[in-house]
Amino acid sequence: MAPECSFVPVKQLPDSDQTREIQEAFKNAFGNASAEFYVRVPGRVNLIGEHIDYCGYPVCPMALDQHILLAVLTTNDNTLVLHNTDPKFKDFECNLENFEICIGEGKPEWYQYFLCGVKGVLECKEEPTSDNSPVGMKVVVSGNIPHSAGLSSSSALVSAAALATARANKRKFTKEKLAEVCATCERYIGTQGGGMDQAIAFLAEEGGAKLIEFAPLRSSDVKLPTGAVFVIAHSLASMNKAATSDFNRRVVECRLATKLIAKRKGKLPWREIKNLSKVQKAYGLTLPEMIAMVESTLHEKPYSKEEVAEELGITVEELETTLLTPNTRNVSELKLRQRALHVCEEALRVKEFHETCLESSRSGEEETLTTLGRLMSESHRSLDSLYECSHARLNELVDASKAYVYGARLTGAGWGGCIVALVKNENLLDYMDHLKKTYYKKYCFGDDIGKYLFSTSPKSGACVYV
Ligand code: ADP
Ligand code: NG1
Ligand code: MG
Repeated sequence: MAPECSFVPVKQLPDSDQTREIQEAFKNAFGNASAEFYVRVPGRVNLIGEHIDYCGYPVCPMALDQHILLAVLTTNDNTLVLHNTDPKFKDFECNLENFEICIGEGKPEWYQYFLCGVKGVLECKEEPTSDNSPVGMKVVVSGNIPHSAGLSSSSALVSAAALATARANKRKFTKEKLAEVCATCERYIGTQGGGMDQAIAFLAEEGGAKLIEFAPLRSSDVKLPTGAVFVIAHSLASMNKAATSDFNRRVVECRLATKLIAKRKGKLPWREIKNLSKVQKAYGLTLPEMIAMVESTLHEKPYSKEEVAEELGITVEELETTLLTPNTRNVSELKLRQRALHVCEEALRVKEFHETCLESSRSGEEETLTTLGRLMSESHRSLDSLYECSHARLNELVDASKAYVYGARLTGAGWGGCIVALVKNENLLDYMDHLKKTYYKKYCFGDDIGKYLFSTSPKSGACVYV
């Protein structure tokens, strides 16, 4: 169990090529100046529990080695100056006293993710607050998490910005508080995510995955069997979650399923019940009972906005303004039963995954790995068929993996991005070789294959370097 009220550790800056590179970039960008401190926040791979964090259910991610690294110098004006080591991301500057995050149509700008983290910390009214005007920062941003691939590069960037802002302004937050602030402020980008990514970014510990639970946010260790390793394979199809309405549409479908069940079953103030996990708790149901309730309450045929509004006894206009998001107001089909079924069955799979890890010394390694692999494969099937967030390339990768792995599934939000596969240690090289000769040969991938196909072990969460 993570210690209560722990703070982000401050460590000594490692002597590495990456350190020298960012120091060099800092000097080049800011006229021979040196950074005062550095911030490192990892990406993550979710092992199981997909699209259920925003329904209040526990998830099981682990932190990656790949991360966002910031070099920061505080200044005594109110200006934020950002330089990215990747020339694709253009320099940015603004006054911290009066900036706005205006998300237009299409993909957000990279610096808007940074501003989310800055705004989250500056606007956080809880203790210790600061009446002073915001401290200026010159920042170099570097990162090696594949973008828009379900490995949470966005949250690593938001969280790194928040941590840098907190340190620059001498605001001391616990890891849990920072994770909550970042989960909320990343929503300025337009997606209504759940909080898994920011939680593992701060709460991860080297050597194990975490079971992350919500309301209140807490984490506990998940010890993984040693006879196998998790491999990440990028489908080479990328998907920026904030550029389309797909992600928010799933959030909204789950929200409406929650309201409809609460309204239909009665005894609950349906307007106040936030998510499916709260419905389950309020009725005192087990997960299998909750699944049965979803099946008996919601029909398979897609709902229209008119039907949902009528069932809830509200107008379509009220539905649109209070329960939908700006980018989902025009949806015509809402697959409430399919989405809610995925969520409750996936929550049950997370429970079984966690219990299987806890009991692994009793069951033996092979049985443990077989069960974990089965759960991962079932998760993928459900994400493909019930949640409809897979992609032909992700399915192709999962199929190409089958003969070599215990199980494989898409990881992160989906619609592109990566799969995660559980592979016996002895099969690792053969498996990677097989994917290189089949999938990656077919899609003509170049020399830097190591960025897109790699094995991974659980790393630690965010830290500050001085
Ligand atoms: P994911 O979180 O799965 O990687 P998202 O679509 O949520 O994908 O976020 C990806 C976006 O995050 C990128 O399009 C970019 O704007 C931003 N981003 C991620 N890493 C970096 C980086 N190193 N530098 C600048 N922007 C980044
Ligand atoms: P990625 O794949 O990192 O964009 C998103 C959400 C998570 C979670 C997963 C699906 C954000 C910041 N992240 O992750 O909260 O819902 O999808 O399990 O919205
Ligand atoms: Mg993201």
